[in-house]
Amino acid sequence: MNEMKVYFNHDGGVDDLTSLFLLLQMPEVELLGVGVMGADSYVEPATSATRKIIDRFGSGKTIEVASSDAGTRHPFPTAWRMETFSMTALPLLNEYEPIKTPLRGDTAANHLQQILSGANEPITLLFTGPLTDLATVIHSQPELTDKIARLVWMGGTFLDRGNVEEPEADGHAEWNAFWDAEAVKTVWNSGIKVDMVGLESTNNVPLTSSVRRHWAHRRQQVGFDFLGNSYALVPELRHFVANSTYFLWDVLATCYLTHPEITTTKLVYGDVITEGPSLGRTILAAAGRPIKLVETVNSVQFFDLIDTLATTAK
Ligand code: AGV
Ligand code: CA
Repeated sequence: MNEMKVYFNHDGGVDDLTSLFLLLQMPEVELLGVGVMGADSYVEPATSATRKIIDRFGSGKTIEVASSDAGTRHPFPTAWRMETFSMTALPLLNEYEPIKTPLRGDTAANHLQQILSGANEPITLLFTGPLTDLATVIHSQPELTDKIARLVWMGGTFLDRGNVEEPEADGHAEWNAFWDAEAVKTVWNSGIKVDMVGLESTNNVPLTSSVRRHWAHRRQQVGFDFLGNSYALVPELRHFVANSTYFLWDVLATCYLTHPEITTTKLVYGDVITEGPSLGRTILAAAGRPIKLVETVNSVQFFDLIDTLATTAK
C-alpha cells in the first residue's frame, strides 16, 4: 500500500489528542511529525500528552514533536484549556517512563517548514486547531506551499450559527477560525488545496451518552479504555446548553483524511472576516477561494470506523 504522508498540527483538546491516537492506528497513514499549539489547551501539558500517546500507541515508531509559540488576543475558555492537564495525567499514559518520543528544540512552524523543505513528494496537512503555524510558514517561505498535497482543516462554518460565545463576538464564528482569523485569511489567500471540515458536518457527531456507554462496555480493550477515559474529562451538561455539547469535531476531520467515502462534500467559494464582531466568521463569496466543504457524514459508518481503529490498538 502507498502510504499517505501526513503532518499533524493540533491544539491539545481532548478530541485533538484522541485524533492523534486514531491517526496512529491508520494503516494508510505515515505520520511525519506533530506540532502542538497551546490554544484549546496549555502548550506544555498538551505537548507531553502528545509525546506519551505516541510512546504508548505509536507501535515503536519515532515521530518528532514540536511545540508552537503561537499566541492570540482571543483565548479559549480556561475551563476547556485545563482538560489537557488531566489528559497528560491519565495513568494509561504514565505507565512507562521516561518519555521517548523526541521533543524538538525549535517551534512547530520551523519543524513544519523543515518537513516541507525536505519533502520529495507532496505532504498532506491535517490541522485540528487554529492555522497559525501554517500561516507562519507561508509568510516566511511561500514557495513551500507547492509541497503540500492538500490541507484538511477542522475549522470554520458557513452555517448561520458558529460556536463562539464571547462578549465581543456575534456568534457566527467557529472557535479555530476565531482564535486566529488572520491565519485563515493567509492560508485561504495561498494556492493550497483546502478540504474544510466545519460545523456543517461535525454537528452530526455529538458525543452522546450512548457512545460513552458503548466505549465503557469495551473498556477491557486498551483503545476503548483510552477513548472512554479521555472523553470522561469532558462533562456532559444536558441541562446547560451554552458552550456545552462536545462533538467529535477533530476526530471527524481525521477520519475524513483516509475515509472520505463516509462523508459527502461540495465545492464552495469562501472568504473570512478578520475584524469586528464577526471576527473569524467564514462566509460564502462568489469571488472567494475554492474550498472542498464536508457537508454530511454517515454517523453509523463514522462510529464503526472509530471502533475498528480502537480495536487495532495494542
Ligand atoms: O470548534 C471546535 C474545535 C475543535 O478543534 N475546538 C474543539 C475541537 O478540538 C473548540 C471547542 C468548541 N467547543 C468546545 C471546544 C467545547 N465545548 N470544549 C472544548 N473545546
Ligand atoms: Ca482542536
